[in-house]
Amino acid sequence: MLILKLGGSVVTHKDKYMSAHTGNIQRLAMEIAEADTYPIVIVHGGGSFGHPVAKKHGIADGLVDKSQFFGFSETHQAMVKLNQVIVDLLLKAGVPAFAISPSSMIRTDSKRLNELDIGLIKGFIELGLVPVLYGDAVLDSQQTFAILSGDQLIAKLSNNLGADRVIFGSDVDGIFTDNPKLSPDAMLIETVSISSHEANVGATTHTDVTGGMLGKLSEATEAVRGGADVLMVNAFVPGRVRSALRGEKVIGTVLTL
Ligand code: IP8
Repeated sequence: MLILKLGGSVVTHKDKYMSAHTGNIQRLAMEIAEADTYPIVIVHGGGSFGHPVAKKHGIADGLVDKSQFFGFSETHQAMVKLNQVIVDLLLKAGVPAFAISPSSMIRTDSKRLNELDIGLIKGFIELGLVPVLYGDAVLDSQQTFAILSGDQLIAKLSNNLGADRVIFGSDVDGIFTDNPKLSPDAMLIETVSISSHEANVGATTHTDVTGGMLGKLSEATEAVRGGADVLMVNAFVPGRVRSALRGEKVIGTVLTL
């Protein structure tokens, strides 16, 4: 069982409002088809779709005013639009993808994933389909609504499905000693022990309502604790995701206990 995260910085142009990076998505869809590794679940991030809309309406911190209901729905709609582009391109490439809307089967409790219909996801996998989920605007039992990050979803899926490997595809080679986009001396850390990591990943360089690289690291830690091998790779480099899916050695960061 494999889980692949396609980060928002990979599937969207992060500095261009609601702009899908169709070039990257098309290439990655081909790589996933060529890798031919099943069963697999794909989860994608929000990038310039979900994040700016959620931020504008203050969705991540929950209900303050009923006027936010429109923003709550618009955040979900933004993610549905991005998901549609991704699933369509996966199908075209020959991957039997199936869109699953997290808000229809997930509820959070104080921003943490609480209820999840894992049986439903298993049903799609058993048929040989590839569920494609995403970070979403979801109902929350404490704060009415919240933003569920794709990374939190991955940790939960990994632990509930008993994933062997989780691959995070982003726009950097992995975890660095410092933020590689801001500091040229930053060095890639090939193996990070989650019990004693010293990486200083820094703040995210874009609007990210779910915590940037630090948030990713803490969610990935959950998947490692649950028994999965976790690998972070640069999904902008052609062929890297394909090799990682096949279990070949690639440039990246492996997270260990
Ligand atoms: O990009 C967040 O997902 P992420 C999705 O995985 C929304 O953190 C709706 C902002």
